[in-house]
Amino acid sequence: MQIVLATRNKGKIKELERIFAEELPDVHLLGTDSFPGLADVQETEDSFEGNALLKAKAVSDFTHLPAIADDSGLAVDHLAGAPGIYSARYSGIHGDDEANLQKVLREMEGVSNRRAQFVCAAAFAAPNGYTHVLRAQMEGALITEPRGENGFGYDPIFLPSGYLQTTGEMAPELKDLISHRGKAMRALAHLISQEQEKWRN
Ligand code: ITT
Repeated sequence: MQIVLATRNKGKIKELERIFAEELPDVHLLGTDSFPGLADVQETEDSFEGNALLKAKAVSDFTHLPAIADDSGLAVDHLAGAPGIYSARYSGIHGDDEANLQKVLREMEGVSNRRAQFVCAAAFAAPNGYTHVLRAQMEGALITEPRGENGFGYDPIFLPSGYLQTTGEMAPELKDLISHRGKAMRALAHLISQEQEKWRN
């Protein structure tokens, strides 16, 4: 069975490949690189769920294969949920992880309430019109100085509740176990494996 991963974010691709190898070992995951004509999908919805579905549907329509997408981000309590759905382009440049992280650190200077969550909406869309989307999150707090070389995005400043390492310092396998994307994608993988007769035709 082939499923397309609707993302160009290399950090996410690595995580998703590990998670799916465990949950759906008979699935062969294709990256969007296998489809040269595929244009980037504009994230025009106002929710994580809406954007994840938009990406999954667009890639499934183009490839005529089932597709999985996520829309994820960091929601900071003191910033009223920002950067939220704008996490990948918070500094103004899409995908500039360092600039995005520095902007959050500046806005949090001297702030004592440092609670934050990573949120992930995971979506699946099949050529026959079947879709499913679900959400999971990981609670934590922001530290003041980046720590760790693993992961991507805001990982070096995110300390998950109950842990002493940032997600940027954690072994990737531990991050998968507790992360927003790990939880959402395992639940999605489980569901699509249970509902195969609804979308495999
Ligand atoms: P695709 O849309 O191609 O999947 P993207 O990087 O644009 O890639 P999103 O719109 O979902 O992805 O934005 C996610 C951003 O949120 C990402 O660029 C990071 O800055 C942040 N983020 C999401 N999950 C994260 C994680 O596990 N660790 C650190 N930062 C994360």
